Amino acid sequence: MEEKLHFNSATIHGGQEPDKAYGAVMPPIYQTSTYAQTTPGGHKGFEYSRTHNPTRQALEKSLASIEAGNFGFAFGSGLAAMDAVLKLLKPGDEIISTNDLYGGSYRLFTKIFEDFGLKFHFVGMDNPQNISATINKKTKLIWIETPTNPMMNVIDIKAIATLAKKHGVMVAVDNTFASPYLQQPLTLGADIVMHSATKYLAGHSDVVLGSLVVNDEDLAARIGFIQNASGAICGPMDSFLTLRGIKTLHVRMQRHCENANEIANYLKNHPKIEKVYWPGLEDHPNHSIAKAQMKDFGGMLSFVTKGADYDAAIKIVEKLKLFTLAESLGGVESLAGHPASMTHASIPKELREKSGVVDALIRLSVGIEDVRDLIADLEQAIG
Ligand code: P1T
Repeated sequence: MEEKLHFNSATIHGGQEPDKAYGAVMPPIYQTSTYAQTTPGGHKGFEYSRTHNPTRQALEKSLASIEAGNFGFAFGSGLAAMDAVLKLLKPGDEIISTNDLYGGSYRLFTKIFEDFGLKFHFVGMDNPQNISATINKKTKLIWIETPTNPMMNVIDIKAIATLAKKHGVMVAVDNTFASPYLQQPLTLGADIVMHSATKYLAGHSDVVLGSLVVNDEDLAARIGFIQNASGAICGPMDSFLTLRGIKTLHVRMQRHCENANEIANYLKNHPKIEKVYWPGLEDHPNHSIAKAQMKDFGGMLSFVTKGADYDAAIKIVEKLKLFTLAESLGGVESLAGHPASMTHASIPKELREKSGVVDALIRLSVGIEDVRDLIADLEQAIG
């Protein structure tokens, strides 16, 4: 019955049932590390909270449901979830990754896992031929981030998953910027969908959490083993907060998209703006893929003002009042960021600039406030 729920019901009910102990409608926060046993191994399905915890399990079932997958896993952060995926690989294995991606993901790949013998190739994935040219017998994983952070490139998940399947290569998609409201990568052929649930899923900037969802039972068993053996799990309170956030994901996302649409068009028509990066704009290079693949175009956008340099961009983000200057995204409140000095500072400057992350670039996480107030704030800051 559950699989048949529409998305806007799955966010509220997917994988959820009243608590078995007292019928609590909201999942209780099982703030416990361990569970009583009557005899060694005699327990009610829970023995130690690194392995399983009822609140985390409720969240993991919800995550699986909203991503249209069979098995969900929750971790202490988005990067911890990615770390678990990379631990599926062995020294000598190769990974092809999007060239424009979150700076912390790039840092995890190059500063941690390269030292363990994994080899990463960073390619522009809006042209799948770049993947065909790089794929070889050692390729074990394709890592897609779409829309990309912070350039908002949109990558054709289905085309790449089809190509990967021919080569027996696994595909993982970082779905953080879109959220499952906009796209469900498993239904497009991906093997793993990952989230920084810190962002849209939790939605209120009050928790750091990561997730993975898969369909394949063997893959799920391997991830479950890594989750328990490496232990990068999230706690029950953070699981509860994320689960509560997910219940309003669909209504929040709708408003994020509407507000971003208005702001993207306001900026596009502003005489001082050089370029706006938002996949909903018709002149966005990946607009047609975005239109086919996503339900709407998301709440994230980036822009550059005319003739701007580092100092000019900093001046604008400092002047903003309603948009808080801060890392992160996807909360109900609007945030502004300067990728070159903040979220993407860990990517070398030449490499960063090659994918468009110039010093003048400003990134906005458009919240769900009244859009007139957001535009007024941008107006006074841009001048
Ligand atoms: O912060 P954490 O929950 O560990 O998630 C890392 C991460 C992974 N993938 C993407 C696409 C992300 O945007 C992030 C985190 N990003 C920010 C903090 C940011 O401001 O871009």
